[in-house]
This record gives sequence, C-alpha cells and structure tokens, in this order.
Amino acid sequence: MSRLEVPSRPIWRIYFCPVFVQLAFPWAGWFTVLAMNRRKFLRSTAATAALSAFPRVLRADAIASASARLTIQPNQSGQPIANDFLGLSYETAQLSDPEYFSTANAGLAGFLRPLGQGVLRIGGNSSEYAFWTPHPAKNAAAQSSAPVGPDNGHKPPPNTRTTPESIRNLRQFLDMIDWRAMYGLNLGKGTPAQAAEEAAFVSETLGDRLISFQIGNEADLFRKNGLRSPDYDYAAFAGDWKTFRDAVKALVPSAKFAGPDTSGSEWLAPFAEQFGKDAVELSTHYYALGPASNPAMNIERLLGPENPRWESGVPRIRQAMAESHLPYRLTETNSCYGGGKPGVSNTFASSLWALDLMFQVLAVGGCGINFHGGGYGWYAPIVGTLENGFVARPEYYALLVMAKLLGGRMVQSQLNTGDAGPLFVAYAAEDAQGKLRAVAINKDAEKNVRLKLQANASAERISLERLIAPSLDDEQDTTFAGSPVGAEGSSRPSRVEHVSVSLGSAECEIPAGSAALLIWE
Ligand code: BDP
Repeated sequence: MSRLEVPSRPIWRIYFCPVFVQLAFPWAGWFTVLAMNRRKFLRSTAATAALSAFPRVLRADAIASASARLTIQPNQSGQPIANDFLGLSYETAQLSDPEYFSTANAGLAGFLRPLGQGVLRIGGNSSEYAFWTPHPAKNAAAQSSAPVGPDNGHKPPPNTRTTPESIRNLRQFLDMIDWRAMYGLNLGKGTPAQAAEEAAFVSETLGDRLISFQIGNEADLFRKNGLRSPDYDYAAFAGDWKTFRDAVKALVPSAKFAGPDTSGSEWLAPFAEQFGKDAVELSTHYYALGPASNPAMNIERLLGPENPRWESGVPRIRQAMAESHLPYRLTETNSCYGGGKPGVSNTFASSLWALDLMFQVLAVGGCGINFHGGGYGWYAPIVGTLENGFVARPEYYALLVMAKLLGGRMVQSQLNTGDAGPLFVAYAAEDAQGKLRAVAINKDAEKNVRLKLQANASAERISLERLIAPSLDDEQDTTFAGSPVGAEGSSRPSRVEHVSVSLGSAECEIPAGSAALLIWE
C-alpha cells in the first residue's frame, strides 16, 4: 500500500462497537443493545475470525470491572505548562520547498494555531545534508517540492539547498501562526563558516521568532551513521560544537543555542556543564520504539507500562537541569524511529501514548515537546501537501487535549490505580485562572475503569470531554469532545458530558482504550 492510500475499514466495526456507540451517541441506548446482538452474530462469521487476531486492541470485549481513585491537592501546584509547551519537528529538507512554510500554506497553519504559541523545530537527519545557498543560480535545477516526511535512516538523505527565500517565507509563516522556531545547523557535512553565514541570515530574518540554534542532529550517532569516525565521542563533539559556536558568535554575537540535541541523554550532563552558559535550553530526543522493521514493535508494547528508554534518561535530564539551571525540551520525539510503523504509529494508540508522554515530560520538569513529522510520515501528527490539503492523524488529537492545559500548571495528585492496573494513568492540573483540570488515560484495551475523583475544589460539576476512537488500532475515526478535526484544523466540540460533584467527590467512567479531559466548573 502506498503512503497516500487510506486503508478502507469495514464500517460495521465502528458502528457496532458498543463503547464507541455509547460515547458517540449517548441517546442511542437501544442502538447499543442492537449492536451487542449484532456483535454476537458477527462473532460467528468469518469476518470476525480475522478480527479476533487482534483481541488486545479491540474494545468490544471490554470488561467493566476496574476502579481507580485520583486524589487531588489543588493548593499544591507544580510544573508550569507554558504557552509554548507544544511543538512540532520537521526535517530541514522541507525548507528546500520555500512554499511549504509560507503564508501560502494556510492549510497547515490551520492545524498549528490551535496548539498555542508553539515551537517549530527544524532539524532531523536531513539537517546534515542541507546546505545554505545564499545565491542560488538562476538556472539551478529546481529542487523537489514533494513533501518531506521523517527520514527513515536507511541511507543518507539527498543533499538539499536552503535559500534566503525559504527563511523569509518561514518568518512570515511563523508570524501568521504566532509560533517561534529552533533552527538546526549542519554540523555533519557543513563547515563552521557556512553555519555562521546561515546563522547570520536566519537570525536577522527570524528576529525574535528565533529561540535558538542547535548544532548538529543526534551527533551521538555520528560514529554509526558515517558522519564521523567510529571513535567519535563526547570530547570530539565538544570540540566540533565549540568551533561552530565560535564561528557563529563571531558573526552573530547575540546568538542563542540549545543542545546537545542528541538521540540519547548520555551527553546531556557534560554538555550542560561545559556549554550551559551558551545555552538557553537543553535538548535531547526520544523514540519509544524502534526500529520500525522489528515485528516486536507493536501497539501493546507502545502502550505498555515499561519505557526503559525514557526512564533511563530521566535521572540524567534531572541532573543536567539541576546543575545548569537550564530548562529542558524534548526537541524530537515520536512512537517508532525508522520513519514510524504503519498500524502502530498512525493509530489511535499513538494518541494515548503521546498524551501520556507529554505528562512524563512535565513530570521530569520539561518545558516543551516537539513531535517529529512532516510529509506522509507514519508517525506524523499532521500529514498532507499544499496541493492536496492536510489531515490530522490520531496523534494530533493528543496535542489538542494538551492545548487545553497551556498557560496553567500541574497540580499535585495521588493516583491509586487499584484493580485498574498500570495502564491507567491520570494527572491533575489547573488552568491560568486556577480552575482545576484533570486528564485520565486508559491505555488498557480491555478494562473499563470507574474513576473516583476527590478534590477540595469549590465546583458543583465537572465537564468531561472525551478522546475516543472505535478501537486502539483505528486510523481514521478519532474524535475529541465529539468532534473530528477537519480541513485546515477545523473542529466543533459538540459533546460535553457533566458529572456532578458532591462534597468534593465525583465519579466517571473511562472506557478501555480512551482518554478524557475533566474540567471542574
Ligand atoms: C531521528 C532523526 C530523524 C528521523 C527519525 C526516524 O533525527 O530525522 O526521521 O530518527 O528514524 O533520529 O524516524
């Protein structure tokens, strides 16, 4: 199947999933009963024989037995959720088409605006193959205008040119959506002089839309991907980084940097110690699964309670932040490296995964997160082209949920998962006005969870907006607050449920494989 084809899905699978019917059409209780009978019938057919090959990712058989308790202390607030917490990351090669990040791309802009005053990070593997071309020859062969998805790392990406036109258009695009940028310079194949010249133009053109430069993408992998010799280590990187920094600073004395923008966190603390005074932010990357070619990379694993790759980095991130007093941003992340995995990275499961990861980043004290994407990449939150328009993938909806918390802060809470188990998580926050909010994420494919809430907040009711899809492996029917996201990012939240609060207590149902945003009113 080509990346452009949308797999067709049997319509009965959506409409005869009882949990989905109940949530999507609350008035249709009778329909649910019909759906159950229909399901029993379908079970005996060959069609469902194929379906039962994925029992763990379908919620039709969910057992409504578990309960969990979230106790919230509204007066004990924690990590701020800045207005620019959310961000996206694109390959530098995308700049080779000056139209993509330009005011002509109202389609893409429509999807970015609802995400707050976000951060567009330009980098990725292709940043080491993108060359600053200040004076493109008039007769130079046109560069491909095909949209650039995440690089899959199988072979070196093609060389591309970055021209002044792209940077000027980028500035206008950022102005149009009120976002800022982090800009990656070519350390792998470029020279310090080229980086300095590019930085000077970018700095002058983007002005205060530029947060920082990063030097090199995942330099901790240079020894493996042929960009440096097999003995390339932190000391060698530090030498390179210093040379590039000095060259950039010579032309742009006010230049600000973030780094080390590595794939892992091993170089974070030494970088923070050595270059902390030059940096405005620390940054690393994280992919939950990979490589995409490994058959063991599946939905169950993505949503599983253990994330050793993330957890091993947590103490290092904390240490580097504590020692340098610098903020930390997860500048490139997604579900599965190697360009993502169809059937995992583009499913509703990735939405629940992404939502939970954002809270993990906040828990470690992180100030932001950039989901990598672009083109028709499997894990890209938004896919499409200028000509054909753009579409939100399930993962995008997770960012929409988080957008409801921007400008607020986390609030201390204790989750007792009880028999709901470790795949049920819930977090409390407050908005900029101090109104209490919570997000509950049920990553379990089988257990519906009754969530008991306890908070000393003076509210009579809680409104509840659900993030749902017919199944965890669904690719097309995600909704948030009853609404899909349509062309140019349009959505019409239409379904808000209400839960009454009595003496600070409330209860609500979080069905298997779904999430909900709760707002104390
Ligand atoms: C990251 C690279 C990015 C790739 C991604 C992937 O920075 O360019 O697209 O891996 O493999 O490490 O999907």
